[in-house]
Formats: sequence, C-alpha cells, structure tokens
Amino acid sequence: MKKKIFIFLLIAIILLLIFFQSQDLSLKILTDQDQLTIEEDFIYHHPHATLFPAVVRSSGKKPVETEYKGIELSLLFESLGVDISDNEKFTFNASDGYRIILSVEELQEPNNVYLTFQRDGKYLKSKSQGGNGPLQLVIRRDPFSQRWIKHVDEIILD
Ligand SMILES: Nc1nc2c(c(=O)[nH]1)N[C@H]1C(S)=C(S)[C@@H](COP(=O)(O)O)O[C@H]1N2
Ligand SMILES: [Mo]
Repeated sequence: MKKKIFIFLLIAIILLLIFFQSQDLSLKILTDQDQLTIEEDFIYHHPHATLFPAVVRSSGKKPVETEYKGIELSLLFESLGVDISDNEKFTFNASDGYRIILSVEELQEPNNVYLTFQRDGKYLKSKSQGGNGPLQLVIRRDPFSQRWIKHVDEIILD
C-alpha cells in the first residue's frame, strides 16, 4: 500500500515538473491602458512567423550563420490590436535583468526587429536549459548583436 502511494506521488511530482517546464514562455506587454500576457501557443502558431537568415556572434566563438524563426514586432503588435504609433519608446526586459530600449522608428523599419522563438528549426531553450530563449529579440541591422536581448519576458510601451 505504501509503495502505491509513493509511486502515485512520484508521478504527480513528475507531471507537475513537466507542467512548469512547458509554462516558462510568457511575455508581458504593458501599455498605458492595458496589461497583456502572451502565451506560448499564440507565439508558436502566429500567422506572421517567418524564417530569415542571421549571423550569430556569441562571445568567445566564431560567427555562425543560422536561420531564425520569429514574428516581426510591428506585426505582433498589430495582431494584438495594439497601436504603437503614439508611443516613443519601447523597453524590453529580460529575466536576467538585461534591458534594451528601442524607438518607434526602429520598430517600424521593415524587416528589422523580430521576436524569435526558433533557431535552425529548434525551439529556443530557456536560460535554465542553457539557451537564449524561450524568446529572443533579433535586430537584423545590429550586426554585433548587443541588442539581441535574450530571455525577453516584458515589453513596456511609453
Ligand atoms: N538577456 C540578455 N541578453 C543579451 C545579453 C545579456 O547579458 N543578457 N548580452 C548581449 C550582448 S552584449 C551580446 S554580444 C549578445 C550575445 O551574447 P553572448 O555572447 O552571451 O551570447 O547578446 C546580447 N543580449
Ligand atoms: Mo556583447
């Protein structure tokens, strides 16, 4: 009898761990009117998700040519019904405390700023799993990638 309870508890703990692992993609968008929380499904199945090539420069490594999959940020806001034209500044926060700020002009530049979730066909792993994700901003016209903020979890519109 004790053995059965033990096995049951073990399975319950494993299921809970799987649940929390798969829930780590969540993005908050704060506007002056609203607070939106975007979940994994919305991002992974977004109709405007596209593939594009990029060269990744990670410190201490040779540059690598890769293919990212992501959503152009202006299209993401459009699909959420968020009008960005009255905002000047966009603050991106990451779970490790890293932060970057973009202007509305940069965001509206065609084919430049993408919220990415796959690299070379694989979902970006979270920081705790040793990856750059689950979400990473890729700025195609920032070749040295200082502003390619990894683990983005919040966007604030001002
Ligand atoms: N969340 C987060 N994103 C970040 C950074 C960081 O420290 N934290 N470093 C930036 C810098 S300076 C560079 S060059 C690129 C690549 O960083 P890596 O060399 O650690 O891969 O990520 C950028 N994005
Ligand atoms: Mo860097």
